[in-house]
Amino acid sequence: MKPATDIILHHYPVSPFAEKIRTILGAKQLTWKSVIIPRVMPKPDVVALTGGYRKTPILQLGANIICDTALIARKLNALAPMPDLYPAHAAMSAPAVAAWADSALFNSAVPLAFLPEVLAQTFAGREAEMQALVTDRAAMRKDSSLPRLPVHEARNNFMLSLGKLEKELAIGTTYLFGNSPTIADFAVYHPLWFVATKPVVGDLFKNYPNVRRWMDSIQALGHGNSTEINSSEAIAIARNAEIVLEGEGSVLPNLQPGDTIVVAPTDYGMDPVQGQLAYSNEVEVVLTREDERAGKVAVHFPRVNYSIKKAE
Ligand SMILES: N[C@@H](CCC(=O)N[C@@H](CS)C(=O)NCC(=O)O)C(=O)O
Repeated sequence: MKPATDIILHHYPVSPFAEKIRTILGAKQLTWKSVIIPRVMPKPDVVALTGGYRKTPILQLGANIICDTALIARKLNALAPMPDLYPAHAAMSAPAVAAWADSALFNSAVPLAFLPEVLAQTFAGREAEMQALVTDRAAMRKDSSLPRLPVHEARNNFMLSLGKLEKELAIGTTYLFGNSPTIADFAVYHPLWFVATKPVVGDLFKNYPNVRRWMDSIQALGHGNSTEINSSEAIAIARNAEIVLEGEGSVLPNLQPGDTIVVAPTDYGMDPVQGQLAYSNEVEVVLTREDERAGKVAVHFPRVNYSIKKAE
């Protein structure tokens, strides 16, 4: 299936949140363009599009830039409705499990994937790169409301979750909420994939055959069909495209379209983005901004986990 606007994903291969979106692109058998971005700051070509947001991945649809996988997944579901990631029988449960997985489960996976012995093996011969990653991530978590867990707590939480998942999957459906994958599958999958693909800690999955079978079925969905373009090409695409807004007006109290606002994540990597409020509804806020290289772009954020304020 090919939507009217090219789907462009800005990401890098080892990013778990990007893997969440790549597997959704696979489940929906979408054709997309891939832009490989740096894993650490500075990211000038990402920031040209977002205005400051630095997390991975971002989705570009022409001059519309979608931040955060919670919103990216909803946009992809609207572009390609099948399989439906938000089916009625799990309308509340699937996004609720996904929100837990993206925060608590992911937070218990990170310290395991960053264990010194894992990093040493992963980055053998590339110690400067390793140091740059460790320094970058420490800076990103500074003043975070979701600080890095001590390793023993992370391991305990992670193994408890694996045990519960093993039990639930033993019942025999292919996916968590039946025989078609929902947002919950992709969100629970990515923190597990992050650990399972690493040396040393990959062994933690040894005694969880149902979890492994379920992970194999998600992996088998693939990543869709992608072709690589570079970030300058992506910026030129934004510059030559028109912003598309899905609606008009704003439901945010005390804020009118046209007001200058600042939007920032509230958990970590809290870099603010400033622009003019263009549109908001119950799930997203959209601002427009003018960039020297990308031209006029609309940047979309989910409302959950973001602060939205009038600029001072
Ligand atoms: N809430 C965000 C979290 C994204 C996130 O934390 N991504 C990690 C990579 S998997 C990240 O941005 N790390 C820093 C970076 O890539 O610069 C989302 O769902 O997209």
